[in-house]
Amino acid sequence: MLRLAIQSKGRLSEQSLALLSESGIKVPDSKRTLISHASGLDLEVLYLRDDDIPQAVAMGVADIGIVGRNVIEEKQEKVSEVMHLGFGACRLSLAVPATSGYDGIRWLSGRKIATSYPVILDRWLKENNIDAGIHVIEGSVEISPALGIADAIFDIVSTGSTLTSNGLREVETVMASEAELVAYPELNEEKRKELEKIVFRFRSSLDSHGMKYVLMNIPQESLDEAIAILPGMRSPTILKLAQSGWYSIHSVVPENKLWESIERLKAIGAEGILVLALENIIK
Ligand code: PRT
Ligand code: ZN
Repeated sequence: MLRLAIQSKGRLSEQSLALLSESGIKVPDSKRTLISHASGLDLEVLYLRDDDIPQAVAMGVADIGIVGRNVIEEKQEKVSEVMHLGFGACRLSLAVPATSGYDGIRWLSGRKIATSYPVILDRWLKENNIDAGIHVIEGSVEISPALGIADAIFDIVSTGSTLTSNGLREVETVMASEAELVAYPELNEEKRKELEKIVFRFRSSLDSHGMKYVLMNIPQESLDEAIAILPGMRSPTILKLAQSGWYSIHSVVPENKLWESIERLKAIGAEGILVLALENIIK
């Protein structure tokens, strides 16, 4: 049995549970205790603060964990990175007061920067030969310039609206982050096999994101053109309808191409078009 650590509450917890659920792994809905046993796969779920997940996995308290790349980089614990999970996207950036007259990274020399990510910031400052002071604060970093505590901040940004509403301007992006699946580096053979199963399920659910299953009827004379518009995974499925001269065509289409494809298919005579949600793609 594997033990998976996820964030107990916060920005990654709902999506971590959603990924488990799409992968056929159900976690009891009861109030989250520290550990609960999943069904659908022999898995224990351990709920932790995100900051504690890298250490729990590095020590083998949890065999695997879901945590942001920003936290993995900051904590410097020895964990194996298994796969990107495609949610929790954000970046770690430097921001300065919009009125500061910032004119490049040299501006930061001799200034004070507030952050909850001192390790990543210190590494970036050294790489860029900048001598600046680091002021570590947990939470509400964005208000420190207005309070006169710091000249700049180094923090997580996603839409950027928190920066704007605090009169700050994002000036340098230091790293991009998303949720990652990490593992204890010394998993034994048996646990490694269980991990492979989970990775396979996660992949099939992530692969289905942004994809739709489309089926429609098409007249025989338009069949070749319709196949060209709907490439599918290998090629589309074609079934003969009872009415002669007509076929049913089925395929998987990326959401961003869906409407363009449908318009082209309608133009060549497609009828009865159905678009269905996809939960998993097993490759
Ligand atoms: O309690 P615990 O320690 O577990 O949680 P936490 O408060 O430390 O973390 P939490 O839940 O806020 O975030 C968990 C993880 O989500 C982070 O470590 C990132 O990997 C990821 N993530 C993705 C984000 C954001 N997007 C994000 N926008 N984490 C924080 N933010 C903050 C941002 O700093 C800003 O203050 O959300 C605010 C809104 O951002 P904007 O740019 O959209 O305005
Ligand atoms: Zn945290």
